[in-house]
Amino acid sequence: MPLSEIEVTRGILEGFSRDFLECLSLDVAIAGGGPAGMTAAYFLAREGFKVAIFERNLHVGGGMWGGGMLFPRIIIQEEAVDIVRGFGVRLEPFHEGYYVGDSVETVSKCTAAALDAGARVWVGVSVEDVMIREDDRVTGVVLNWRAVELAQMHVDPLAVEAKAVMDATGHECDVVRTVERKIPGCRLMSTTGSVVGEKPMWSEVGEKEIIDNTREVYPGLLVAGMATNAVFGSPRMGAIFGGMFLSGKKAAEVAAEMVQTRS
Ligand code: 48F
Repeated sequence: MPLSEIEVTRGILEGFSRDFLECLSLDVAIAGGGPAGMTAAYFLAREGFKVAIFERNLHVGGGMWGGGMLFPRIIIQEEAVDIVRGFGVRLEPFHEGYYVGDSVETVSKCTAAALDAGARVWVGVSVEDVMIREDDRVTGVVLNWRAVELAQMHVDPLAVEAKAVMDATGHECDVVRTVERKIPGCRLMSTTGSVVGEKPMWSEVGEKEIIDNTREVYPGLLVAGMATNAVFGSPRMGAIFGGMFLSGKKAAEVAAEMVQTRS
């Protein structure tokens, strides 16, 4: 029996409303669906936390699709191999302690793993601000359609509350920068107390510091992935991705502790 256009519309609106309403009160809200945010979502969802990713692009995967300079391959260190293979990705040994994988396969399979574990992923949605309460704690994210942002239309946003908010927005550390801009004089829980900005490429140092510094940087707000290196002034690494998965996994552990202390 053919389905009328009205029924198609109803199916979309009902499905969207039901699932989005479930996301109004989250354990963890993640800004950015790159490798770090997606890995964090996977581990949190697997542990039964209520987690959603808000990704401003129409697609997830961030900077991973294009591998290195559009050659769709990524390099993964030994330490991250279990995580990536856990998503079902095939990796080939390439050098002692290093593996090579297909970037398209990795984006697709880590996304599928996060969704299968129970994470919700919303695309085309920008985190444009955070909610804050008297105790200066970040208590949620303020959302708008990316299309509205790009068109510079004056449309008020909507909001979602969360026990922990994760900035996984990559090189821009967009959410932390918003907090810094909107709360003048605020001090981040980082080495300098403010966003330093990412340094030029030095893979070895960048890959180490990203794990050490994946943590809560403002009450209620933690960083994961390249947002971490941007906040702490650590170097970029290029097409070596182990740090993104390891940072995402650590971010999930940190977020889980933040949620448990607030519950
Ligand atoms: O940039 P991105 O992939 O960050 P990541 O997970 O991984 C970095 C690597 O891809 C690579 C690298 C490896 O050595 O350096 O660059 O740390 O993913 C960040 C995602 O966040 C989205 C953006 O579209 C991208 O998909 N994003 C950025 N700002 C916002 C946002 C925002 N305000 N709201 C929602 N999404």
